[in-house]
Amino acid sequence: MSADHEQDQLYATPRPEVGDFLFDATVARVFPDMINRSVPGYGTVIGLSGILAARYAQAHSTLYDLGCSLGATTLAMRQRVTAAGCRIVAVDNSPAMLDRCRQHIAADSALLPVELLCADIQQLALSNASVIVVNFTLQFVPLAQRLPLLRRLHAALLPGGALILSEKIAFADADEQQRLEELHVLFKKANGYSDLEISQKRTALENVLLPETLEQHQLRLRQAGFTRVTPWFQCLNFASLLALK
Ligand code: GEK
Repeated sequence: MSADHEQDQLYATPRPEVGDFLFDATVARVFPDMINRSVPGYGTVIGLSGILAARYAQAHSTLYDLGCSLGATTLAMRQRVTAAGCRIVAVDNSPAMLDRCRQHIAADSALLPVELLCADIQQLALSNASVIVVNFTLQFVPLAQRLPLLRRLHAALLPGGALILSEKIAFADADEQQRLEELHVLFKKANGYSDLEISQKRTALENVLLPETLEQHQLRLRQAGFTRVTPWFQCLNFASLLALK
Protein backbone atom coordinates (compact mmCIF):
# COMPACT_ATOMS: atom_id res chain seq x y z
CA MET A 1 0.00 0.00 0.00
CA SER A 2 1.34 3.44 -0.89
CA ALA A 3 2.49 5.66 1.98
CA ASP A 4 -0.07 8.40 1.29
CA HIS A 5 -3.16 6.36 1.99
CA GLU A 6 -4.37 3.86 4.52
CA GLN A 7 -6.23 0.59 4.57
CA ASP A 8 -10.02 0.96 4.64
CA GLN A 9 -11.31 -0.10 8.06
CA LEU A 10 -14.10 2.48 8.28
CA TYR A 11 -16.87 -0.08 8.79
CA ALA A 12 -14.81 -2.73 10.61
CA THR A 13 -16.29 -2.09 14.05
CA PRO A 14 -20.01 -2.12 14.89
CA ARG A 15 -21.70 1.31 14.69
CA PRO A 16 -24.73 1.98 16.90
CA GLU A 17 -26.30 3.70 13.91
CA VAL A 18 -25.06 3.64 10.32
CA GLY A 19 -25.64 7.06 8.70
CA ASP A 20 -25.63 7.90 5.00
CA PHE A 21 -22.26 7.56 3.28
CA LEU A 22 -20.31 10.84 2.95
CA PHE A 23 -17.17 11.65 0.96
CA ASP A 24 -15.42 13.26 3.95
CA ALA A 25 -11.81 13.32 5.15
CA THR A 26 -11.97 9.83 6.68
CA VAL A 27 -13.09 8.40 3.33
CA ALA A 28 -10.54 10.46 1.38
CA ARG A 29 -7.75 8.99 3.53
CA VAL A 30 -8.61 5.39 2.62
CA PHE A 31 -10.23 5.95 -0.80
CA PRO A 32 -7.76 4.22 -3.14
CA ASP A 33 -7.81 1.07 -0.99
CA MET A 34 -11.60 1.25 -0.62
CA ILE A 35 -12.39 1.57 -4.31
CA ASN A 36 -9.87 -1.03 -5.46
CA ARG A 37 -11.23 -3.61 -2.99
CA SER A 38 -14.89 -2.73 -3.71
CA VAL A 39 -15.20 -2.17 -7.46
CA PRO A 40 -14.31 -5.15 -9.62
CA GLY A 41 -12.41 -4.03 -12.70
CA TYR A 42 -11.71 -0.54 -11.30
CA GLY A 43 -8.07 -0.50 -12.46
CA THR A 44 -9.06 -1.65 -15.95
CA VAL A 45 -11.73 1.06 -16.29
CA ILE A 46 -9.31 3.76 -15.16
CA GLY A 47 -6.51 2.61 -17.48
CA LEU A 48 -8.87 2.29 -20.45
CA SER A 49 -10.36 5.72 -19.70
CA GLY A 50 -6.93 7.14 -20.50
CA ILE A 51 -6.71 5.18 -23.75
CA LEU A 52 -10.25 6.12 -24.84
CA ALA A 53 -9.63 9.76 -23.91
CA ALA A 54 -6.50 9.80 -26.06
CA ARG A 55 -8.51 8.39 -28.98
CA TYR A 56 -11.26 11.05 -28.80
CA ALA A 57 -9.32 14.09 -27.54
CA GLN A 58 -9.43 16.94 -30.07
CA ALA A 59 -6.77 19.64 -30.31
CA HIS A 60 -7.44 22.79 -28.25
CA SER A 61 -10.39 21.30 -26.38
CA THR A 62 -11.22 20.53 -22.75
CA LEU A 63 -11.37 17.05 -21.19
CA TYR A 64 -13.56 16.76 -18.10
CA ASP A 65 -13.28 14.29 -15.23
CA LEU A 66 -16.56 14.62 -13.31
CA GLY A 67 -16.49 13.20 -9.78
CA CYS A 68 -12.71 13.03 -9.95
CA SER A 69 -12.13 11.90 -6.33
CA LEU A 70 -8.34 11.60 -5.92
CA GLY A 71 -7.68 12.07 -9.63
CA ALA A 72 -7.12 8.51 -10.88
CA THR A 73 -8.95 9.12 -14.18
CA THR A 74 -7.41 12.58 -14.58
CA LEU A 75 -3.93 11.07 -14.24
CA ALA A 76 -4.74 8.27 -16.70
CA MET A 77 -5.89 10.87 -19.25
CA ARG A 78 -3.00 13.19 -18.53
CA GLN A 79 -0.48 10.46 -19.17
CA ARG A 80 -2.08 9.34 -22.47
CA VAL A 81 -3.49 12.38 -24.27
CA THR A 82 -1.16 13.86 -26.89
CA ALA A 83 -3.53 16.16 -28.84
CA ALA A 84 -2.19 19.73 -28.93
CA GLY A 85 -3.41 22.46 -26.60
CA CYS A 86 -5.74 20.35 -24.44
CA ARG A 87 -6.48 20.87 -20.78
CA ILE A 88 -8.24 18.75 -18.17
CA VAL A 89 -10.88 20.09 -15.80
CA ALA A 90 -11.33 17.76 -12.81
CA VAL A 91 -14.43 18.37 -10.69
CA ASP A 92 -15.60 17.07 -7.33
CA ASN A 93 -17.87 18.54 -4.65
CA SER A 94 -15.90 17.06 -1.74
CA PRO A 95 -13.15 19.44 -0.51
CA ALA A 96 -11.44 16.54 1.30
CA MET A 97 -11.20 14.49 -1.91
CA LEU A 98 -9.98 17.48 -3.91
CA ASP A 99 -7.23 18.28 -1.36
CA ARG A 100 -5.75 14.85 -1.90
CA CYS A 101 -6.37 15.04 -5.62
CA ARG A 102 -4.29 18.23 -5.72
CA GLN A 103 -1.38 16.40 -4.06
CA HIS A 104 -1.60 13.51 -6.53
CA ILE A 105 -1.58 15.88 -9.52
CA ALA A 106 1.38 17.80 -8.07
CA ALA A 107 3.34 14.56 -7.68
CA ASP A 108 2.75 13.60 -11.34
CA SER A 109 5.21 14.76 -13.96
CA ALA A 110 3.00 14.76 -17.10
CA LEU A 111 2.59 18.18 -18.72
CA LEU A 112 -1.07 18.48 -19.69
CA PRO A 113 -2.57 21.36 -17.64
CA VAL A 114 -5.10 20.32 -15.00
CA GLU A 115 -7.61 22.65 -13.36
CA LEU A 116 -9.34 21.42 -10.19
CA LEU A 117 -12.82 22.65 -9.37
CA CYS A 118 -14.77 22.14 -6.17
CA ALA A 119 -18.29 22.15 -7.58
CA ASP A 120 -21.50 20.19 -7.92
CA ILE A 121 -21.51 18.62 -11.38
CA GLN A 122 -25.25 19.35 -11.58
CA GLN A 123 -24.51 23.09 -11.51
CA LEU A 124 -21.38 23.06 -13.66
CA ALA A 125 -21.06 25.10 -16.88
CA LEU A 126 -19.12 23.04 -19.44
CA SER A 127 -18.00 23.95 -22.94
CA ASN A 128 -15.64 23.04 -25.78
CA ALA A 129 -15.39 19.44 -24.54
CA SER A 130 -14.00 16.60 -26.63
CA VAL A 131 -14.05 14.03 -23.79
CA ILE A 132 -16.16 13.86 -20.64
CA VAL A 133 -15.52 11.04 -18.18
CA VAL A 134 -18.02 10.27 -15.44
CA ASN A 135 -16.51 7.29 -13.65
CA PHE A 136 -18.74 5.88 -10.86
CA THR A 137 -20.35 9.26 -10.09
CA LEU A 138 -23.70 9.53 -11.94
CA GLN A 139 -24.86 6.80 -9.53
CA PHE A 140 -24.79 9.42 -6.73
CA VAL A 141 -26.88 11.99 -8.64
CA PRO A 142 -30.63 11.94 -7.80
CA LEU A 143 -32.51 9.91 -10.44
CA ALA A 144 -34.60 12.83 -11.70
CA GLN A 145 -31.45 14.92 -12.28
CA ARG A 146 -29.65 12.39 -14.45
CA LEU A 147 -31.30 13.12 -17.83
CA PRO A 148 -30.95 16.94 -17.50
CA LEU A 149 -27.28 16.47 -16.57
CA LEU A 150 -26.60 14.14 -19.53
CA ARG A 151 -28.36 16.61 -21.87
CA ARG A 152 -25.98 19.34 -20.69
CA LEU A 153 -22.97 17.06 -21.16
CA HIS A 154 -24.14 16.26 -24.69
CA ALA A 155 -24.59 19.97 -25.43
CA ALA A 156 -21.06 20.75 -24.17
CA LEU A 157 -19.41 18.13 -26.40
CA LEU A 158 -17.94 19.01 -29.77
CA PRO A 159 -19.10 16.96 -32.78
CA GLY A 160 -17.30 13.59 -32.54
CA GLY A 161 -16.86 14.09 -28.78
CA ALA A 162 -17.06 11.18 -26.34
CA LEU A 163 -18.70 10.55 -23.00
CA ILE A 164 -17.31 7.69 -20.92
CA LEU A 165 -19.82 6.64 -18.29
CA SER A 166 -18.97 3.97 -15.70
CA GLU A 167 -21.47 2.80 -13.11
CA LYS A 168 -22.50 0.15 -10.66
CA ILE A 169 -25.44 -1.51 -12.44
CA ALA A 170 -28.65 -3.25 -11.43
CA PHE A 171 -30.45 -6.08 -13.24
CA ALA A 172 -34.14 -6.16 -14.18
CA ASP A 173 -34.36 -9.89 -13.56
CA ALA A 174 -34.56 -10.54 -9.78
CA ASP A 175 -32.65 -13.82 -10.03
CA GLU A 176 -29.82 -12.22 -12.01
CA GLN A 177 -29.75 -9.29 -9.56
CA GLN A 178 -29.35 -11.68 -6.63
CA ARG A 179 -26.69 -13.75 -8.41
CA LEU A 180 -24.55 -10.74 -9.29
CA GLU A 181 -24.96 -9.21 -5.84
CA GLU A 182 -23.79 -12.47 -4.28
CA LEU A 183 -20.75 -12.57 -6.56
CA HIS A 184 -19.96 -8.94 -5.65
CA VAL A 185 -20.06 -9.89 -1.94
CA LEU A 186 -17.68 -12.78 -2.66
CA PHE A 187 -15.36 -10.35 -4.49
CA LYS A 188 -15.29 -8.06 -1.45
CA LYS A 189 -14.76 -10.97 0.97
CA ALA A 190 -11.87 -12.22 -1.18
CA ASN A 191 -10.41 -8.71 -0.80
CA GLY A 192 -10.49 -8.97 2.99
CA TYR A 193 -13.78 -7.27 3.92
CA SER A 194 -15.73 -8.93 6.75
CA ASP A 195 -19.50 -9.60 6.76
CA LEU A 196 -19.89 -6.68 9.21
CA GLU A 197 -17.98 -4.27 6.98
CA ILE A 198 -19.98 -5.34 3.94
CA SER A 199 -23.36 -5.03 5.63
CA GLN A 200 -22.66 -1.67 7.35
CA LYS A 201 -21.34 -0.21 4.08
CA ARG A 202 -24.43 -1.51 2.25
CA THR A 203 -26.65 0.31 4.77
CA ALA A 204 -24.61 3.52 4.41
CA LEU A 205 -24.97 3.47 0.61
CA GLU A 206 -28.61 2.36 0.46
CA ASN A 207 -30.14 5.82 -0.08
CA VAL A 208 -27.06 7.38 -1.64
CA LEU A 209 -25.87 5.12 -4.47
CA LEU A 210 -28.78 4.29 -6.79
CA PRO A 211 -27.78 1.86 -9.55
CA GLU A 212 -29.81 1.42 -12.74
CA THR A 213 -29.78 -1.24 -15.42
CA LEU A 214 -27.52 -1.10 -18.45
CA GLU A 215 -30.68 -0.81 -20.59
CA GLN A 216 -31.85 2.27 -18.62
CA HIS A 217 -28.45 3.88 -19.11
CA GLN A 218 -28.42 3.15 -22.85
CA LEU A 219 -31.96 4.46 -23.33
CA ARG A 220 -31.29 7.67 -21.38
CA LEU A 221 -28.03 8.35 -23.23
CA ARG A 222 -30.01 8.17 -26.49
CA GLN A 223 -32.67 10.47 -25.02
CA ALA A 224 -29.89 12.91 -24.13
CA GLY A 225 -28.88 13.01 -27.81
CA PHE A 226 -26.04 10.48 -28.07
CA THR A 227 -26.43 8.56 -31.33
CA ARG A 228 -23.82 5.84 -30.85
CA VAL A 229 -23.81 4.14 -27.45
CA THR A 230 -21.53 1.16 -26.80
CA PRO A 231 -21.11 -0.77 -23.57
CA TRP A 232 -17.40 -1.60 -23.68
CA PHE A 233 -16.83 -3.14 -20.25
CA GLN A 234 -18.62 -5.19 -17.64
CA CYS A 235 -17.23 -6.95 -14.58
CA LEU A 236 -19.93 -8.42 -12.33
CA ASN A 237 -22.29 -5.54 -11.44
CA PHE A 238 -20.08 -2.74 -12.76
CA ALA A 239 -20.10 -1.52 -16.36
CA SER A 240 -18.82 1.24 -18.59
CA LEU A 241 -20.31 2.78 -21.73
CA LEU A 242 -18.86 4.89 -24.50
CA ALA A 243 -21.35 7.39 -25.93
CA LEU A 244 -20.44 9.47 -28.98
CA LYS A 245 -21.91 12.72 -30.25
C1 GEK B 1 -12.41 7.45 -9.79
N1 GEK B 1 -14.16 8.95 -10.60
O1 GEK B 1 -11.42 7.31 -9.06
N2 GEK B 1 -20.82 16.79 -7.90
C2 GEK B 1 -19.47 16.61 -7.84
N3 GEK B 1 -18.91 15.48 -7.31
C3 GEK B 1 -19.73 14.54 -6.84
C4 GEK B 1 -21.14 14.67 -6.85
C5 GEK B 1 -21.67 15.86 -7.43
N4 GEK B 1 -23.00 16.08 -7.49
N5 GEK B 1 -21.69 13.57 -6.30
C6 GEK B 1 -20.66 12.76 -5.93
N6 GEK B 1 -19.48 13.35 -6.25
C7 GEK B 1 -13.46 8.45 -9.40
C8 GEK B 1 -14.35 7.78 -8.42
S1 GEK B 1 -16.27 8.21 -6.50
C9 GEK B 1 -17.02 6.68 -6.71
C10 GEK B 1 -15.61 8.50 -8.14
C11 GEK B 1 -17.26 5.87 -5.49
C12 GEK B 1 -18.14 12.81 -6.07
C13 GEK B 1 -17.81 12.31 -4.67
O2 GEK B 1 -17.36 13.34 -3.82
C14 GEK B 1 -16.74 11.26 -4.97
O3 GEK B 1 -15.44 11.80 -4.89
C15 GEK B 1 -17.04 10.82 -6.40
O4 GEK B 1 -18.03 11.69 -6.90
C16 GEK B 1 -17.55 9.38 -6.52
O5 GEK B 1 -12.64 6.77 -10.80
O6 GEK B 1 -16.82 6.26 -4.40
O7 GEK B 1 -17.92 4.79 -5.64
